[in-house]
Amino acid sequence: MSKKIESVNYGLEKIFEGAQDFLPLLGTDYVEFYVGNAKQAAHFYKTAFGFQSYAYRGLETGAKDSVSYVLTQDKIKLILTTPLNSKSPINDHIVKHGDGVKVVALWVEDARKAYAETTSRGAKSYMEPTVESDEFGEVVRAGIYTYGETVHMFVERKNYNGVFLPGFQKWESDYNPPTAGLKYIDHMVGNVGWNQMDVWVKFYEDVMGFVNFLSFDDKQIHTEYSALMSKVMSNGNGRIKFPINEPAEGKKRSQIEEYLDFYEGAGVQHIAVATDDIIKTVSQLRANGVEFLSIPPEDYYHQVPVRLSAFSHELAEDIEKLKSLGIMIDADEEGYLLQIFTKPVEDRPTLFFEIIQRMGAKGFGAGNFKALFESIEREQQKRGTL
Ligand code: TYF
Ligand code: FE
Repeated sequence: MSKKIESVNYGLEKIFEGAQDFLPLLGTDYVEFYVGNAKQAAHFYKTAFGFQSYAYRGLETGAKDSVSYVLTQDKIKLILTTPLNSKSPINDHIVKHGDGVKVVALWVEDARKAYAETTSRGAKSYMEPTVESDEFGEVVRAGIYTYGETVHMFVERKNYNGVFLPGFQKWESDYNPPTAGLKYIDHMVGNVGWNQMDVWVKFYEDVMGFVNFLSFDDKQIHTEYSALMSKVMSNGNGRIKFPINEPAEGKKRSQIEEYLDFYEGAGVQHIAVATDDIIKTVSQLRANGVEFLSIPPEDYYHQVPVRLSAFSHELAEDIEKLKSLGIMIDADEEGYLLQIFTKPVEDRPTLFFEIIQRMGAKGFGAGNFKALFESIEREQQKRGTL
């Protein structure tokens, strides 16, 4: 008998055995991008992805060296930061990497403890515990480096009831396009260099207390031309999931190598955002001009019913509709998932977004890897980087 499955907020209750609790994490706090022109980037994330104006820090609020726009959509918060002069160290990040993710901030009860626990286990410090305050209370933040020049900032905001962080003002804008139904960050993936995956797996295990709960080797993740390896790290309550990819030898250049070449080092490869109505979300994003990877071939969609019935799952969505939007479907024992990937959102082929709807499945779409990577290779081919 086939089972009907409802969209689930996967991750909030599941406890990953073996994870250590010296670093309790309440969730993702924000993701900060360093960009060349935050004003224009903010317009793009509002117009294309349905983010809402939230908070602002810049010349008008007394900031002298950089401007930051904070955007929100349900639980997601993005900060877009740009330097205001050539002296800001933010420039060096942009010169080297192009626009990209600098900070993956994690919401904690106690930022001083998070910093002490991780640095005593070998984390490299980015920022010592720092208290910022205004009339709405105080926030404590502390940061450590992870792969490349990427940073994890611990954010303690239990004694704060201002809009975002001290120094920020509510951002009132006359331009308020509708949201796209994006709810929360499901996972964020890092690309690291050759043979570096296990180094960073060990970092997340030893320094952050995470566990490796899924692995894909190059025998599973390859096409005719290229290969990669991936290990998924999770914290104890499953709210934070960080897959780590490294390139593997293939006949041609792996998409991970392409990323490393253009980002000039390790960094965040994709941010997967959850929706509970992917058909609606993707229809809207497409209408907004978001560019997705090419739609998988006919043959891919012929295989879908076979894959679903192998696990006795009933697809709640119209497969023709999914196909016309290019949404992919994968299944495991617990359910299925729907996912689709954008093209890179910068001129360098680096960061991209994934839109995901989990219908019980806890995996990452392994059954879609081949179709997905062939799609990516078609793009690499056009760029001459395969
Ligand atoms: O997060 C994941 O593992 C999936 C699949 O370069 C994936 O979204 C893995 C590697 C990659 C692109 C997507
Ligand atoms: Fe993903």
